[in-house]
Amino acid sequence: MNREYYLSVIKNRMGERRYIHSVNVAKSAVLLAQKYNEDAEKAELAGILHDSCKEIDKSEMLQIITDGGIILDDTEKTTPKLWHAIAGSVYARDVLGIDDEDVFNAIRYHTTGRANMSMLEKIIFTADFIGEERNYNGVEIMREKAFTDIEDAMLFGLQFTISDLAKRALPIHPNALACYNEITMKKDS
Ligand code: DGI
Ligand code: FE
Ligand code: FE
Repeated sequence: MNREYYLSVIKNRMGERRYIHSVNVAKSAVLLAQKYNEDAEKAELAGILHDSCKEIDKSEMLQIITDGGIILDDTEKTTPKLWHAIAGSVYARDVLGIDDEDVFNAIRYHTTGRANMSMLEKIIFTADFIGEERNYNGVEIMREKAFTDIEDAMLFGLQFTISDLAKRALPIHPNALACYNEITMKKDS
């Protein structure tokens, strides 16, 4: 993987804070890949690129999504916060020419999660919550869970995101609920 090249690509597309976040997510993704026997290079690449479209104009995000042949569902249409993940996956595939469906999906579903995620998808979803610069209440618990039981870490993250969205009366994407339900129904209680 041409790390320096992809780092320079994202550096030109975002501010310093977001760049540091991306580098940290990539670092966490490598560590998680080592822990869970996933391809560390793919994890690093997906981590570097996961927010590549976070700071471009909304109209540009929509253009990339349309060019990629992706049709937004109703929740996505009304929730611009979800666009950067979809645009980022198309950007990696169609602009950077990264021909890897798992990397595509890891970027695409990093914000909401979904049911039946691959290990790489789980790693990027989780790495997003535990980068060095993150300092929300509970980040230490999240970091510990990430390296002991990745699904438990995802559940912890989803509980936080879903309750926060519900409190603010924002739409919850069906993929986030499907991810949450899948994990809760697997747990014995
Ligand atoms: O891009 P990051 O800031 O690193 O993190 P992210 O890709 O997880 O984006 C987080 C934002 O997306 C946060 O403001 C909450 C929002 N979000 C995540 N899932 C949903 C959502 N917003 C809505 N309305 N519905 C969701 O299901
Ligand atoms: Fe993101
Ligand atoms: Fe992120």
